[in-house]
Formats: sequence, structure tokens, C-alpha cells
Amino acid sequence: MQQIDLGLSQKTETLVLDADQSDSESSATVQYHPGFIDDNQASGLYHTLSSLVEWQEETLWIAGKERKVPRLIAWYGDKDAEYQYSGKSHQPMPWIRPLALLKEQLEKELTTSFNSVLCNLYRNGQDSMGWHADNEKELGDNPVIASVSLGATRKFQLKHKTNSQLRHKMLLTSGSLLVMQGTTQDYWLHQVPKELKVNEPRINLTFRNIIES
Ligand SMILES: O=C(O)CCC(=O)C(=O)O
Repeated sequence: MQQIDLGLSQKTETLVLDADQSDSESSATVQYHPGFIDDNQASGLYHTLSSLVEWQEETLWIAGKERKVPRLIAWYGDKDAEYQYSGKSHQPMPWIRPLALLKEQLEKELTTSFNSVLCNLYRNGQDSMGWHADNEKELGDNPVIASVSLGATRKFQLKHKTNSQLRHKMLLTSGSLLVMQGTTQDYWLHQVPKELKVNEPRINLTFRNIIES
């Protein structure tokens, strides 16, 4: 696969979401870069990843019942980047080239390091991800999470953990990059809700750095 031309575009939108203007500690720093990967390359990458990634269906026990997770997932990374979430341990599959290349390019652009990526495939608007924070202990304090979207545009919502009046929503388009950092995961939850009118699939890649515990 060729290098992808990436660039933090002029259109970057930085949101600093404050629960309380006098309390900068409860803020979220979320940057949105539409067109981070151009349309043609995003479409090529979408098709490459939809066939190359080993998509898996997961189940979770909720209130004594086994339920299918409403999306397909795959976890890739360095061999010690084991990740516990939703009550399960995830062993990484070894990097595949397109994900490794994207990781390197993101590291350069964002001057940070990632050792893993969670891939999510939303098959259509029935697939979703509920309210959560990426605050597992393996991610350390103030993690930087770089989220690349490919395929269908989906809604992304944020709400403050304790102040229900504070909410924000955005549309994540194909080729966009969303970066969550600072205290975002301490004070805010995010989700990708169901959108029954969406018929097209979407891939989301969240690059993370797992710190050995
Ligand atoms: O699909 C998305 O945009 C969000 C993914 C996400 O929240 C996560 O992987 O933790």
C-alpha cells in the first residue's frame, strides 16, 4: 500500500468543552480535522481494510443474558498491548501494513506514540457504540486517542459525566480525524448512536497507547 497523504487541514475545529469555565480541569479537548485523508484515499483505505481486517463478532453478558455487540471489532497492536474493556481481555493481532503505516503517519502529525488500534465496523445505522469513556487504566492519565473515520458519515455525541446540560454533537465524515486528549475521558462520555436511516457501512479506527500496568 502507498503512503497516504495526510494533513491537518486548515479547517481544523478545536473544541474545548468546559463544565465550569473556572475549572479548567473538567474540560475536554477535542480536535476535529475533516478531510485529514482525501476522499479517494479514504475510499481506497476503507475497501482495503474491510477485506484485510479480521473482523470479529463479540458477545457480552448483560444482566445475565449473552448479547451480540452491535458492530464488528478487531484489535491490532504491539504484542504486549493487551487491552481490557467491556469486561474482556483483548490480545492484539500483529500489525497489518495499512494500519501500521497510518499509525506512523499519525504519530508524526500528532507528535505522540501509539502501540495499538481498535477497529470498529458499523455495518449500517443499526450498529452503534453506547455511552462510554476511554478511561481504562492501561491508557494512563490524559490519553491521546486518535480516531479515523472511513465510509458512512455518522453522528458522534459527547456529554459531560455529571452535568447533563452539557452536550455536544458532530458529524464524523469519511477521511476525518478526531483527536480526544487532556481530561476528556475523565469528565466526558462519548457515543455513536444508532441511525436507522444510514444504510452504508463505516469503519472507525481509534489509535491508542497502552501503558503496561
Ligand atoms: O466510532 C467512533 O467514532 C467512536 C469509537 C469509540 O468511541 C471507541 O472506539 O471507543
